Amino acid sequence: MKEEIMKIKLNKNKFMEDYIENLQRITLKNFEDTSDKDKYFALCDTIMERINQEWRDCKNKTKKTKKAYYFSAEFLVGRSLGNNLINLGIYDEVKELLDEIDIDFESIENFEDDAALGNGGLGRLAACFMDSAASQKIDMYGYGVRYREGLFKQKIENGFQVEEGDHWIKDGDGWSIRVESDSKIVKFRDQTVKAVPYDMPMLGFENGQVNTLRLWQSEPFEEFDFSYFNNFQYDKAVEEKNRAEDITRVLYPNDIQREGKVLRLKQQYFFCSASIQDLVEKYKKYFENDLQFENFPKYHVIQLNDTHPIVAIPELIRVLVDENGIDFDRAVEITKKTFAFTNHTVLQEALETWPKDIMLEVCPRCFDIIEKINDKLVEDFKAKGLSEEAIDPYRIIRYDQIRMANLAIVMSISVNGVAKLHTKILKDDTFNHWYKIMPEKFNNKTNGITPRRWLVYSNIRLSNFITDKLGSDDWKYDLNKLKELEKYLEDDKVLEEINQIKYENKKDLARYILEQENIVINPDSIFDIQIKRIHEYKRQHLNILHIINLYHRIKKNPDMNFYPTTFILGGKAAPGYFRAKAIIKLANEVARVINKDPDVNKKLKVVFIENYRVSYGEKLFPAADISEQISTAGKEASGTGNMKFMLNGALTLGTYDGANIEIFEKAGVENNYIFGAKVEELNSIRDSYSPKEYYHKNSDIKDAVDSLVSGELNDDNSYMFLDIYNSLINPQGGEKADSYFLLKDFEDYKKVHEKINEEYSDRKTWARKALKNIANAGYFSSDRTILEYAKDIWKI
Ligand code: GPW
Repeated sequence: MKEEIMKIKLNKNKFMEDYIENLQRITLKNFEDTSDKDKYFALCDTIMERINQEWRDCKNKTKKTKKAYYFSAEFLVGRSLGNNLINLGIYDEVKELLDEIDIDFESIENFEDDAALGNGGLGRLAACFMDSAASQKIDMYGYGVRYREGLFKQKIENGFQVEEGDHWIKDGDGWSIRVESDSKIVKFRDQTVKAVPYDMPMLGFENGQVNTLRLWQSEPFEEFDFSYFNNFQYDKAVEEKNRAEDITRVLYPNDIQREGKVLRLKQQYFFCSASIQDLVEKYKKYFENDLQFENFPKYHVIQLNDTHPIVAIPELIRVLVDENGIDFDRAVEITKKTFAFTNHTVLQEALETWPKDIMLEVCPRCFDIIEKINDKLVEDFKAKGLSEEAIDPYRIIRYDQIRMANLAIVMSISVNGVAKLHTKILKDDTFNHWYKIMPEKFNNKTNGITPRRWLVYSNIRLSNFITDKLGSDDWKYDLNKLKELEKYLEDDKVLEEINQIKYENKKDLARYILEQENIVINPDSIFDIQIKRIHEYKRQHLNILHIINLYHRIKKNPDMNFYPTTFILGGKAAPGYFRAKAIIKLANEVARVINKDPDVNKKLKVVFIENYRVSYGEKLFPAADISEQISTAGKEASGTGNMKFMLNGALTLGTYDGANIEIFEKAGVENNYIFGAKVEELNSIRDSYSPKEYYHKNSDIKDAVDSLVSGELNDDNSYMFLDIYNSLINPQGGEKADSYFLLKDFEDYKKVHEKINEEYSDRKTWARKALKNIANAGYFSSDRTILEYAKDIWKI
């Protein structure tokens, strides 16, 4: 590996010359009159110029080789400046150069808006995969949507979440190239639009590889309809333009929950159609002498990131049949060899189904094609003697609903889950009927994260420490090398260093939180952090209920042995998810009450950070002592935040769920804090479970739950706390009480917190556990994950 390493050779004088020239060219100002924002954009330009040559080379050299295409409605890229400099191997040098002309790198870095083109884990995974594919020299292109508005910005007003728009490119976009000439026409039943690609370079880590993330933007097919214009129908002319632009105007803010809106299916069809056209067009161009569509799968494999891009399947068939004269059955055979499908959840509310009438309204031809596939499938089952009833779970269309996952499973070479337990549940339960008839398609690809962004870039102290201790930075190319750190497990000096690094990171975070949230926190306290989208299954309310009870216990017993702790929570709620918003209000209210109480606020602090996002995460992960991963067993497909914490030396306080299990396996259960019921137990009690019993038997549970309605906490007449209360022990309208088993797991959760609180004061033992986690995080590199996709599924 090492001999391939190729940092960009930085000609410092030339770089500075170009930089100043760019700065003046784009602003028409003298250096001293330019703003920090100008300085940021000029730096993007100067870096893009340096990438350009290699980027073109990469596009050209790989024209006739097999490539993977990652189709995803979301790519949660975050900021690119720092990461690109790291991957080019010129981060330190550029920082120094800027320093010489009195530019503070960090302050101009803050002018970059996060590219928040995703909701959470699924979108961030896609971004980590882009980094890892390039870093492993795997030819993988990303295809997605260039939303004008990314995920909403979260404001907290009086403790409530308020959403604001995220027009992330209003000042420009320093990292994309508009490739007008590759535009495509996308036809809907009721409108025709132009899809314009914006290409972002995806840089490999110090290896010269540049892959492409191609994001499509919807624009009017004809910029201006002059027939309307000439007839003085100006409104109508503008209306058409807006209608076209509406398609990629905004990212739907639902994590997990499906959104059954026409516009959402339009977004999906829009980017899938443009992408499929792009692939077929290029194939015809580069393979004109040997053009056999049977060979299409030899050169293309399309990985579908959950159900959102599945409409690409009928679209490929449509393009082959309607535009290239291939007969239907041949087109189906070709298509079947081209796609692979990843599932990211077992929650029913996420498995997309589209009503027939919506599909007919958006892309009627796709409906035709799906119907044909369905008819053939049903016919085959009947020929094998299956009853109507036995066929039902396999139907792609049932009661005029199109079940996208079934379509993908039939039409793919591979179906994978994202962690061992998750894949097991897919096989045993969610897709068991499919697994029984096509077991060979099913496989697991445990998720990963890129160590470049989540360690090298965001935790420089730890990164330097590792390089120093291992005597080289080979670990950045092969994260399994971290294992060698285990030779320091009994080295007191090294363990002390680990604690010191964490402490410095905590001080940095405390400063940042003071700036951002105006709350003072103590870096000598335990930093216990839960950051992720707000969802009942992720159980942030279990965390908060525990904090309430802890508060009451300290208040009653001020001399109780307690290591000061700062609980930090953050995350966005889908705007239409009332109960998730209630959880945010609850966190803020509990923080308000506790933080102002002089009896406890030296020992206990609670912070709900505003607008949690990738760039905030980069400051939080390095500073955590405890990583809260407390989802109901069986519900979190994998989780990836859990891996970021582990890599940065936090200990996991977690349930037996998703990739937590694999984290415990690798780092040792004794070096983490496990609690709660396992999935088998929950399955066995599901029908008999009575949360009220727990409530009456356990005074701490009663204490915490009652505080939701006792008047101690104020929800400003929103009835939000009553809603949470009801969801736990007084269910309304046919809902099941406590369907996420908070009360069942409460006591165990409380006990494990007590254990943490006691054990934290043994600083040396704690550091050893942290080191054990860091040393065993290698498996969770997305380099490993992407290599598995390439080898097992893509065969590239
Ligand atoms: F519902 N995930 C997500 F499965 O962030 F599609 N958004 C989603 O819409 C879905 C899943 C979907 C997450 C999972 O919840 C998380 O457990 C997993 O680590 C992540 O996807 C990446 O696989």
